Amino acid sequence: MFFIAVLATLKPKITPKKITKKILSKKTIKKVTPKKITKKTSAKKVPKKITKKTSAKKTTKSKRTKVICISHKEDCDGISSAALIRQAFGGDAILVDYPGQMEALNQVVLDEKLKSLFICDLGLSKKTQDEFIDIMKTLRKNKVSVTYIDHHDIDPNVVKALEKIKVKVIHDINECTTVQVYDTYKSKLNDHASFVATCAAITDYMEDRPIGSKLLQIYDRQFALISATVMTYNIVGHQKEPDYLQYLVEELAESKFPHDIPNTFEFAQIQVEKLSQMIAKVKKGMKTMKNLGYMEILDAGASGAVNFVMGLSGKDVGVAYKERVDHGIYAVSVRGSKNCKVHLGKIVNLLATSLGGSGGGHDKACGAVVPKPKIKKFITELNKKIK
Ligand SMILES: [Mn+2]
Repeated sequence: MFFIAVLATLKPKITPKKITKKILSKKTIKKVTPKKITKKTSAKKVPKKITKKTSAKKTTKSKRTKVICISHKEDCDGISSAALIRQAFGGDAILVDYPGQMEALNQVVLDEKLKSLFICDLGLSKKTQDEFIDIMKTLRKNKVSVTYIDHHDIDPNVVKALEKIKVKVIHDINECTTVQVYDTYKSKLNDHASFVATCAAITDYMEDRPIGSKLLQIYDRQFALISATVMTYNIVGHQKEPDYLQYLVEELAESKFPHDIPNTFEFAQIQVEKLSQMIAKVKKGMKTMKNLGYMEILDAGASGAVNFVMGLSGKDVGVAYKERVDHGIYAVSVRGSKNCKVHLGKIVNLLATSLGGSGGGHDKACGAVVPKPKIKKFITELNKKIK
């Protein structure tokens, strides 16, 4: 009881205060970056530019100086990819979830200072891929260098279309995104970057892959596991605090171990406590169909509950979904057990698209965005398709 009380008092202390102190006490570079993003993207100086353009034509090109990495904010792989891109190329990260992905792309495409764009750990679906290609075309027309790095299932025609317009595509479904970033740019990265990549591989269940397993061998397995897990809990528990996620990117880019980032282990303990409560809630609220277990989640992320839904239902597929009130949709997480023989990512991509949403991912772990009124249909149809 006492311990819980201590943790409870820790919680409010952790995020805002510490970060502010940290950032302020750090080098000025840090202080400047978050501010810059907001200013630049929110208030553009279109009139100024045009005037300059007409007076001196050829300055337009050299004006583009910005490096931006758009990456997945919901897990260790996305955050770590952004960190390694930052270490290798500098620049700023824009951290997004799947519903926010296209919005961010539509924003950066308008940025007249953008020189180089990296897009990391953000898979495409039938719903989003055409718009994605269109945005890439505009970027390439503006001579922005674009690199797309990912490991989710992708339509081969999309890869062809992207390569045709000279978007650099780094795509391997067998290694997590951060490992691919590490492997591609290791000459620009320090030794510690291999540890960041190792943790990302662990959280994406990909530490057994050819490169991932070699990286894990460098480090003590238990040390890597606890670091990866603590990182994950801090990322998942701070989804509504974009400043904290940015701070994690910066700390990882500066080669901090998770345990060297203040309060990460204490915060992880709070998350573990919440998860143990989730087990109890899932046991109560979970429902089953012939081939799957499912549950609506009200007070936590769907992705944190979905493994419990699968495991405790005794089925080979688990579905957890949470309403995004502001978007009028459900964010859906789907997991398959080792016995699940179908490719859930492909099935969910087609099914969610047919219902006016989007989705996709891996064979045994994927997600979807489903319009609110279609969620029951999504579950019953999924149940039919996975027998
Ligand atoms: Mn990933």
